[in-house]
Amino acid sequence: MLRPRDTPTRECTSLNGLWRFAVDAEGVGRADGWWRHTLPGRREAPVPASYNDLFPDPAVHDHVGDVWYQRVIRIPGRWEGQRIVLRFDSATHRAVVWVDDTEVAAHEGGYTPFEADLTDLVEPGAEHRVTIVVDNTLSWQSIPPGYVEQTPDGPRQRYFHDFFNYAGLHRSVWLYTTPRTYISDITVFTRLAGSTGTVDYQIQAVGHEEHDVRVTLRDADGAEVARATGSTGGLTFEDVHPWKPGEGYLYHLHAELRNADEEPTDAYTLQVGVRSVAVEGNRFLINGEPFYFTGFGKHEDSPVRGKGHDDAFMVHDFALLEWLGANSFRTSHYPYAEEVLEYADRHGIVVIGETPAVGLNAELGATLAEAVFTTFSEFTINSATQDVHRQALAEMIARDKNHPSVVIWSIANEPESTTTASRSYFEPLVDEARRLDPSRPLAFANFMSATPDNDVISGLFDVLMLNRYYGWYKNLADLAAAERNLEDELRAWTRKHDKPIIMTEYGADTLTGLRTITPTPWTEDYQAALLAMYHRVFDRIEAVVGEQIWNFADFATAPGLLRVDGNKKGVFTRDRRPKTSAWQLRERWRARG
Ligand code: BDP
Repeated sequence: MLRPRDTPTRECTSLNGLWRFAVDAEGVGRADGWWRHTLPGRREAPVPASYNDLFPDPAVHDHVGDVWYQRVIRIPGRWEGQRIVLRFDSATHRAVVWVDDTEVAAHEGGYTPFEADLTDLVEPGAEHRVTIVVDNTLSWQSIPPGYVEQTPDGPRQRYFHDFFNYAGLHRSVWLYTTPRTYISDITVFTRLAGSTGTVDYQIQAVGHEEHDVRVTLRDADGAEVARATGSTGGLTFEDVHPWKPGEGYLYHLHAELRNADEEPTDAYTLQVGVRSVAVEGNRFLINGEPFYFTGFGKHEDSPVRGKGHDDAFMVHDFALLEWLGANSFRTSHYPYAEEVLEYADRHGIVVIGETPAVGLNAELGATLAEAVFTTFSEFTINSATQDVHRQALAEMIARDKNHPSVVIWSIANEPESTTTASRSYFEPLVDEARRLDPSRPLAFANFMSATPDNDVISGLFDVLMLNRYYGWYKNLADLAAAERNLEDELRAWTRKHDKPIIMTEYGADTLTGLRTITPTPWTEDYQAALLAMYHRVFDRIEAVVGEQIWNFADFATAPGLLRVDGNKKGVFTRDRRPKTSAWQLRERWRARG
């Protein structure tokens, strides 16, 4: 799926800014046809942003169900004859869109884009009313899953993941044009052989006009390096400048449709990084060279905006990664805004892309939602959930397949993985991911109680990603025992599977400013000592090819006895001030070069 862009044949305008906003507390808006009129009330909400923290009102913060956004747009008069598209980069977790009185789109899933073709509905030069209802409800059949408990005081949302259920329009909204016959998708796969690079491409086009496809590859300075005709093909060229961790070198792939008179009728430019990714035994190779991941599991999370994308926080977070010498992060626990992946592409930061499948685990349900259930059953996570999961996976791959920064797909975070039911659930999803993208290694983040002895799904995957909390949820305040247990477990994994291991979570909640000499949980010193202990162990085990600390920054969660105004495992506070461990990581990671 292509991002909207200005090109010689396309125009793109942002619909970000203030929209009218109404919380549908009684859940009557759909029946009453709220899209037909101006929304009730006087509230406005910024797009992009979560709505939860905007107003000092628990009824908004903890609302369960629909909220409505609306604005009037004017279609530029010069767009006559063009195809006109409305695109939401995300609506969390599901949405229905109307233009004036007509429903134009519906979408399930909170972290991938969707579009509506408005060509036959709108009039260039005229004003139209755009209304979107966004529902934040999590159910057994949503990804991530959850359930709504009906209490005497109203509905309460329960869920089995450890971050606040922020909702709303978290990302940009666009209105854009394409010609009537247009390039609908581009897929690239890249290869390297010595100094020779190859970009295999597929261009999809839609429309009635006869056309030829022209493709030109240019280097970062704009010099042509290869060209081809036809909707699929390979561009091979010498003296390739590979995309590398730490150096996001990008080529420009210009795709063009030409009509019978040889005139360009549509044009789109995709940034392409030429690199290879492979797993060989217990090594993870980028461009044939062993790669060691350093960095974090992150969240899209900041004060006031919640999960709303923000360029300032994005640039700052990447600058902090660079300051630390970190080379990677995981998009825990959902696909991040496309701006983030494009930034990673340009700056050579390596990304593990994760679906929103988090909390498919009864053990976590018991601790996070005091809920007792069987993970996979007819009444809980079932084949309908699996369909939604498959769709989320497919939409993530469709959106992110061309990003050189993305080197692994993570299918889920900490799902149940020790039962035959879990195997039956995941096997088809793994097959589907391999069919959709044969080029990238697959993984999932493994939960602490799934050990080499009882895990039954890791064999399906290419890389072992482990989330471990020795020294925190186990062996609290006993780092010596934690060190022994961590090392024993890692060695057991290496005996069972000849696969690379990335520690995708480890860490300790830490209240900034709290200091100690004795090993005391929640202090800055304990976090630093715990991380140092893990690093000693990693350095002793060859199969460990990466360390991603949980978490980059403190983040908001649902209330919990173990949560002090959110999860405090950040190496930075929520407003991005360093804790003691940041300096220690900077020393370790910068020394790796
Ligand atoms: C893991 C989860 C992560 C949590 C973390 C924690 O993958 O989302 O925030 O533990 O407890 O279970 O801090």
